[in-house]
Amino acid sequence: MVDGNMYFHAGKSKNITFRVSDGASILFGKTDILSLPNSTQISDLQNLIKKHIQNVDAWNTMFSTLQTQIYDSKTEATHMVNEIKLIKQNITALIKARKGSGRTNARLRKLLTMVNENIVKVVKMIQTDECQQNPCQNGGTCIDLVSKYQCLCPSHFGGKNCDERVDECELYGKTHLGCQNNATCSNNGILPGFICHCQKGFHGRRCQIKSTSCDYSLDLCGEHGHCMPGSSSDSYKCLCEFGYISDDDPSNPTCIDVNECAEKPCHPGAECINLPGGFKCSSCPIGLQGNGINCFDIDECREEMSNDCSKNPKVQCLNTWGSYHCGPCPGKYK
Ligand SMILES: [Ca+2]
Ligand SMILES: [Ca+2]
Repeated sequence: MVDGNMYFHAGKSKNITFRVSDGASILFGKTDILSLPNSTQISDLQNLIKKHIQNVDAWNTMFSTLQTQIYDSKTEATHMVNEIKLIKQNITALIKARKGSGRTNARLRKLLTMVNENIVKVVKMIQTDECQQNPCQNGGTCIDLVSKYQCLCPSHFGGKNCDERVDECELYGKTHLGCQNNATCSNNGILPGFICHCQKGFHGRRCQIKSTSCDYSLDLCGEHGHCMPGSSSDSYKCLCEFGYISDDDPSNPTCIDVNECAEKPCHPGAECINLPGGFKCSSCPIGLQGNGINCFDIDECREEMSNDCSKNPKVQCLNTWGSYHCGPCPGKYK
């Protein structure tokens, strides 16, 4: 003890040891020193953190590489178009420069004009967006390719433009996923799935069960419903999740998808795609932007937007709903 302070001081290279039996604690204030991690555990923890940091670094590098790749392909396409434009300008200049007489000059001019025309065609092919006319139907996604397009169709449609209904009754007919117990099957029109019309005494979305007991809730009401006993011993009701509704067949009130598209929730010109438990709208019509439910006009005349009204001489750009037009040409221009 020195001046009220307590010191434990061992000799050089000698230890101070506090030892307790199993289940006991060595307290430092309120903290049990024995419950603190030892140096090996701390070192393990440090290694673990180091490993996680390395993983995060690796992911960051991967994301940044991906970003660069996307950016590169975009700039590559723009470069290509710009380079082709440059070649075109050079050829036009060459044609002008070779406007002398002589058979060789005439032949060369003809050749250059042909090359020039072909370049114009190639640029047009690259720049034309074949998806602009929305060729993919029934919720298909259009991918613009060079001089053609490809539709990615929802599972229940096929064909080049997603206009051929997949016969799901045929597809699932003889499997346990199709209608059971001699039920009649009909494809669900433009909506995905099929409807089973059960023989008397059978219930459930696939007419797969004879019982009406709520012990078979999943069979009777489906995975989006909950079975409730009805007023009589052989009747039941289905309480359905949001986005689903009880079938209007009183003997088989299983939960089926609500077709939200019947209410036309999308902006005129945007296609409504019904989905199990929900719906989505395709993109807004050309000239408009938004989420497909609400679409707003694009002001093509804004400074930073591209429009093809002449900049020199300056021609006024007039914005309209869904489009724009250019004012009259000045003086001798047309
Ligand atoms: Ca739906
Ligand atoms: Ca506009």
